[in-house]
Amino acid sequence: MPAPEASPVVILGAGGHAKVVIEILRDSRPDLRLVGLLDADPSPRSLLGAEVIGDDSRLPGLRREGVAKAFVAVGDNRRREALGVNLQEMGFELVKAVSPRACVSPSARLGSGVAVMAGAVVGAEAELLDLVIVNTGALVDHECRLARAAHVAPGCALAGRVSVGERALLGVGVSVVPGASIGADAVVGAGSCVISDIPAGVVAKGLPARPGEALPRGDLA
Ligand code: JB2
Repeated sequence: MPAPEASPVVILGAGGHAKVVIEILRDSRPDLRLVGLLDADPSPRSLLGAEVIGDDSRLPGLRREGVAKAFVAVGDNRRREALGVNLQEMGFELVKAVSPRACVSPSARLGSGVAVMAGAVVGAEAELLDLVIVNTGALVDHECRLARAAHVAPGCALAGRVSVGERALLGVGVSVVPGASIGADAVVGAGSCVISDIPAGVVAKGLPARPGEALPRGDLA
């Protein structure tokens, strides 16, 4: 149960990612009280006992009513980034959702609106910038740097000093050797093994991962 003085928080998104985030916040943030979910589909419904209360047009009103904290639970990297930036411009603080069943080094640095799921490990002096997702059971070792709105999917294994660019997506079970760099907006296919740098904006896949064609920008919108 939230403490009586808990701060109200609103979640954007009401899909699968939101379900995970709702449970993490309930488990780990007694300082927060969830006022509801806003979704592109505003039809009233319940998600794990949390209510969809409208779409993003409700945000200015909620802010005026004293809701000052928010979390963007939308998996699409570009959309999550855009929504997060908009919320910050409106004066919302983006809270973190870190599972109590994750293992996060005390020397790791986590930005605003970051999600770290159950079973994830984040090593010494790793840096997760705003709106990053480290998904279920992913390993992000020492001194990795994950740029804004990057997503490391379930079961990935990033060795030390890996760099992941803004909005890059590493699919389920991707492995990355120490020190490799993955460019902004790159997508690495599920199960791939990255043994050399991946340029920005490409899809790379395979063992070892090889870059294919550059993605048209719209593909990631
Ligand atoms: O601009 C928006 C917006 N755009 C899409 N504002 C708000 N408030 N909501 C938006 N949405 C909503 O995000 C959609 O209407 C939909 O309800 C939700 C996305 O749900 P979906 O289940 O399709 O995806 P997800 O983002 O919850 O989960 C994805 O990413 C996760 C990280 C999936 O790929 C999951 O498998 C993955 N674990």
